[in-house]
Amino acid sequence: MAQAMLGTMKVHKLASSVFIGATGILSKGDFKSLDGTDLANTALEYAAGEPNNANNAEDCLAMNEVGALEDVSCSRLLPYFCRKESTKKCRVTHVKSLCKNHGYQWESHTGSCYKFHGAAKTWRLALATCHSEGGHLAIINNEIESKLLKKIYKEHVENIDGAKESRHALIGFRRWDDGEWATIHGESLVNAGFSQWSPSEPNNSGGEKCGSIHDNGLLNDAPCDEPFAFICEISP
Ligand code: MAN
Ligand code: CA
Repeated sequence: MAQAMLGTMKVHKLASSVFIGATGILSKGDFKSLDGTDLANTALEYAAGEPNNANNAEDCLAMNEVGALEDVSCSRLLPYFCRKESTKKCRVTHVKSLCKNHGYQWESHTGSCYKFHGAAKTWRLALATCHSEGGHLAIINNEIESKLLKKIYKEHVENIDGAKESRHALIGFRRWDDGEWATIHGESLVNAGFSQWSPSEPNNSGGEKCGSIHDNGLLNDAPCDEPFAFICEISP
């Protein structure tokens, strides 16, 4: 995988490093791949002097032109590679086992599984938590999924702990620096398939750039730095 990435970097003359799928957001300096594998257990090596956690602000990992790793700020704009499992059947099998291992519930109506996290976190930590389980903050792609998440919400609302308020839970969209609301996969809400805001939202109450689902199944803009419950999804 690393060799293939280096070849592609040269052909496309990308920047001198690219993000890889590992972060230390959950536990500083303890870099883990997105499915929770400890990087200490892989063959990857750091560049000389790395990780150096410059300015105490480097919680993401990038790979340089010779295949060595460095810790970088998560806010940097760097190219990145994506990888998808090759066949649908293989992905579904993989996803079902991840779901089982991490306590997610499979839903045949949407072909994804979900986990409602009642222990409240800020949006960025919620994002990292879903990633560490091999999932992502839930993305609503249609009305069926909105209704399903509303039902899951109802089933777990009593478990919410430490949230600023329990009427909404964080999910996978936000307002990015270009001012547009888009999912964590970079799609506009309309293209993702669901863009119905809860009545009188988004209201940007006190400054709200992060996405949440209201207990009525509709969208809300929420503060990024306050703790709320959140919903993760693993999809094939
Ligand atoms: C209330 C409303 C929402 C807002 C949240 C923040 O529910 O004002 O618009 O996003 O508070 O917790
Ligand atoms: Ca709001």
